[in-house]
Amino acid sequence: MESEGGVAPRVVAFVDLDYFFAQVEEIQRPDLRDKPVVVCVYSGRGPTSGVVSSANYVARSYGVRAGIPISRAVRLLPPTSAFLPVRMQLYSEFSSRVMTLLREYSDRLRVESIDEASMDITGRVGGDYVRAETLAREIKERMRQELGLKCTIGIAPNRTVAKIAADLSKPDGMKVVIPSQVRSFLSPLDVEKLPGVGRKLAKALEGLGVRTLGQLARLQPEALEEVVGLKRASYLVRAAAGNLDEIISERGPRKQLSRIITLKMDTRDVDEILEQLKPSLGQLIEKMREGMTMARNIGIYVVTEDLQPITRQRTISGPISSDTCYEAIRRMLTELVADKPTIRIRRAGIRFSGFIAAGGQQTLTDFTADNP
Ligand code: TTP
Ligand code: MG
Ligand code: MG
Repeated sequence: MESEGGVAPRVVAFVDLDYFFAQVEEIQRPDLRDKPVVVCVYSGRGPTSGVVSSANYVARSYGVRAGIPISRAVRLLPPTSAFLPVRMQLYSEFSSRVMTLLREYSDRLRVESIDEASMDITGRVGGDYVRAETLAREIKERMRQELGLKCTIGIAPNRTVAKIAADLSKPDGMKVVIPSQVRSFLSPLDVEKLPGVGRKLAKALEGLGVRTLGQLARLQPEALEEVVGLKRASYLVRAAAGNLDEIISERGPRKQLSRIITLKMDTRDVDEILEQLKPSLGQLIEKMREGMTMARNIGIYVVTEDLQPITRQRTISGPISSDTCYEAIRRMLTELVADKPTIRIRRAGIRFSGFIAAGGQQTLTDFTADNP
């Protein structure tokens, strides 16, 4: 199986656990198994205030999905359904056990999120896609027997195609895309199937007559330059053609997540600063959601007009929501400007830290090797 350059293609497996949080809850309580199970992030404001974090496939058959309000899920589901609060620590423990098992099968493994890993298995299977399929079956079998968990595995020459293959084969599925089939596999798919292409970008692409990955792959990156910039455009075109060759690098758990902006003008007006920080806060929360990590601490970082940096931090109690974070930031900023009656702020940032580990090894080398 040689590609044009004479280099044997890599073999990458992408593993994603099925309805992960809800599945762990089912394992804890087998009586829930045939009922709709919904794991919720309660905001604490009222009995059904908050959002759905994970729903089993029974609940999904009623239209319940991650991200919808709990109150809507309550309306959609029969009264026998189970609504359970998130238990991150428990899911983290399961995640670590999953990653430990997967590590046994990989040359290199990257923990992508609490319930996902990509694995380079090229050496492990000698570049052979038939052996890769056997290996994936064995992984699924052991996950089931030793952890009681169902998962879906995609196998392909690169991480992006492997992830798409897994996404399309859920639940309890498996899909192998051999190198010669990559183009025909991707070509008919909607552009939104490509990780990182959201509604907005899909709409913009549609405006250019591009709906499928095949159409995207045939574009010159310059044609997209105005929409996404040249760098992202060439990335998208290559990804759509199945030509990305991402190195699967080991990576430890994230230690901090931050965003900093330069304010439109120097100010000590807390409302003004908050207004400008709002999009950054949204992006950070979105990032945590994607990676399914949760921070224990929230902090602010400001730089004054005379370039002095100042930081403040506090511990978050209870679940993270944009409202609670916004309030915490408001309080920190208010205290800060009260403490320092003369300062004017030039740059302002938000920093989350103290993450609950999203699986994987947490050794010193993991922290130092790939996390400068
Ligand atoms: P996903 O893998 O996206 O979802 P899932 O495992 O529940 O379902 P699927 O079978 O489709 O893979 O996310 C993994 C976990 O991350 C999920 O169980 C709960 C959490 N999560 C949230 O809390 N909020 C969200 O919006 C999403 C998408 C996931
Ligand atoms: Mg999942
Ligand atoms: Mg996932």
